[in-house]
Amino acid sequence: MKVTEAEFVQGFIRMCDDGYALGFHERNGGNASYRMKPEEVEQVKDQFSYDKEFTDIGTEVPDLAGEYFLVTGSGKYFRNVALAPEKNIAIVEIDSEGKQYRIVWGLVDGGVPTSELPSHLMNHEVKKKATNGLHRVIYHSHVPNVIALTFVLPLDDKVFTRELWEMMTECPVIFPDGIGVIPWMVPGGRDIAVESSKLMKKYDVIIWAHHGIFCSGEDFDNTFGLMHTIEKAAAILLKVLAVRPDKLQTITPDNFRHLAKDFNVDLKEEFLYEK
Ligand code: 2HA
Ligand code: ZN
Repeated sequence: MKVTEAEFVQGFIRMCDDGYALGFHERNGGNASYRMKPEEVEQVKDQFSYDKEFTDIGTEVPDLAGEYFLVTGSGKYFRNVALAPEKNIAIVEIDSEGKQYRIVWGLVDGGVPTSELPSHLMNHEVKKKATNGLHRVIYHSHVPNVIALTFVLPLDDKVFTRELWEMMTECPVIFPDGIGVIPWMVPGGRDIAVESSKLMKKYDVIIWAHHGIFCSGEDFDNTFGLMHTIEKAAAILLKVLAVRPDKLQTITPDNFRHLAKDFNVDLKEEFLYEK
């Protein structure tokens, strides 16, 4: 089977396309990665070439040794992924120690995987362990309403979680564990990867102040859906803050407790503080 015809590649391309269409990816903004299943590697590995050099990841991910990832390319534009996937995305293999990677397919006109590869891989490593291998997608985007909120709300997990939960009844059902927030940091390196992966132990969503968001999920539908839901809640919150920041009414802590019971989700009391 051609790599680009495989279902997981089609799903990845559609996520890139939908993210671009919704305004999450100006220019080369954002990046995505998918940890391939062994049977997906089997499906397409006859088209891999193993003649490229191994390159340092810039961090260590021993629990991902030998795994294969589909990733977006550094400097590549999401709007071009569907038009020419083989030029804009790649499959990379992690070496036996989890210190290096090599491209085995894609980026045919040259290029390297996303500049945020250390964050992607460290987040994958944390999530693989925390979910017993269930989570496979890490998705980073420059969602404008979430970015705007990082200028006007305190950069605090509890505040972001609670304010966004209040914006749509189903938010706490979609991200019951809440949202982590990290202050502004230089993107692209190990430091921001380490801070992100610490928060990924607790959350499926982390916000990078004045930059964007990272989401983790099982598949493309729920990871994209998570990103989309949070960005929509952020848009509603900005409207509320613009019109009536003291909110005339809202969903109360007791309402959330009731919802948690009926929807059988665990909503931590740390987010249900009195204001
Ligand atoms: O431009 O989004 O964080 C790619 C990025 C870096
Ligand atoms: Zn970014």
